[in-house]
Amino acid sequence: MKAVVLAAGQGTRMRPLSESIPKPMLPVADRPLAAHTVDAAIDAGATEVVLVIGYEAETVREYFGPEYRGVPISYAIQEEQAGTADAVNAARDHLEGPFAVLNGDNLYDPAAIDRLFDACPAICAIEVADPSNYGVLSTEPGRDGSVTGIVEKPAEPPTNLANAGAYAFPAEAREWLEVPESERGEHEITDVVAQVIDEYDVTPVTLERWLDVGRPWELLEANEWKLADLERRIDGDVSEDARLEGAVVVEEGATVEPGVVIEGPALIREGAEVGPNAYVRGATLIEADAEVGHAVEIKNSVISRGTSVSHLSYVGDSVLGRHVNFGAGTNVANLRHDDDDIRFTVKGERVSTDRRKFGVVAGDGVKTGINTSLTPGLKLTTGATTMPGETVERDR
Ligand code: TTP
Repeated sequence: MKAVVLAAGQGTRMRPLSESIPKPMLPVADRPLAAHTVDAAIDAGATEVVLVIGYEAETVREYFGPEYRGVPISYAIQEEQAGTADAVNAARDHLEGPFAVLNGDNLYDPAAIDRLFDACPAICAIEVADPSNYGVLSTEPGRDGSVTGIVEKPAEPPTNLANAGAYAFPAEAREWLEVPESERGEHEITDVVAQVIDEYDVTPVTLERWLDVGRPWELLEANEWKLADLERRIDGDVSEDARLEGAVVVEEGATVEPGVVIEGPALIREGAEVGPNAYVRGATLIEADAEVGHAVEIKNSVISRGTSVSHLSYVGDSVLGRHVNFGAGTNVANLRHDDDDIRFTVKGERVSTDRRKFGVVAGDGVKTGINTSLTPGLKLTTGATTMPGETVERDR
């Protein structure tokens, strides 16, 4: 079966991280977010993957190329992000036979994609405690009843099965991709699903685990998930005076200097330098060519390519973009005194992250002056700077 992977979105809720890198290409453990989806499709037996690209399309194309893991990759351009059905419709000329559609910004448990392909026509669902914020499936009575409909954000959810954005469609669905605009002004795939449900028995395939990566803290959660799957491997240059505990991966070309303690899961990528005397813990990703220097503690964070946190700093539960430079003594607060959940601004609105601990999100090229203090849930936009000794309490 061919798999269509949607990767054309602008990722507006992921800003500033998605300003230079399209969201599907943001790092999750050892590969971009969308590569986890493409891998799941290939592991499930996809014969070809059609990537729908648009925003920052070349970055996606460069990574996957014409063939990836021995499977042909083709590309469909979606000129304008007019909705998920419109995105699949952009791939229409590539389709024949039954086909799967997966979101390039969702993490699925890979075994479930296998089951999805086998059960075609089928739709992935996840059991959630409060379904009222999701598209919710209604099903025929009985444990394995087929899907009878999807309702968006219902006040009275018919089941607790949330739509997990992964579908296996019969060949005929290719003719049903042109759906009218929804109330949101988008051409939505759920309207295609509605037609499939009318004509076919659609099996719900329940996922054990699923994550929709839309906002910066969900990128942290994605890394928490996928870093935990890593197996210990030390290929880099590690000092005898460093202590590496648990699932730590140090790639070839990375350096870990004396006095460093790393508690896994952690991934130190090629060309990164850690230490001397640094402490890395939690699920932490230190990307290629990043530098974590003397007396720096990094906890549960993503430190992107080429970023330096060189002296006397604490960074917890944070995402630092590319080529960020934290001046000596820059410290991140990741916990409120009142223990309340940390809030973060998404598209101009303050929303709860549902996390007690969350630090900062710094866009590419942010530079902080020495002894900068950064408060929880802070967003520093691409290229923002701070003065020496500043306490930053408002996004900039
Ligand atoms: P969304 O998460 O709804 O959109 P987005 O990724 O652009 O993010 P944001 O809302 O923060 O701006 O999209 C779900 C998936 O579908 C995602 O993988 C992107 C993809 N998509 C397209 O490929 N084309 C589209 O027109 C839309 C709306 C989404």
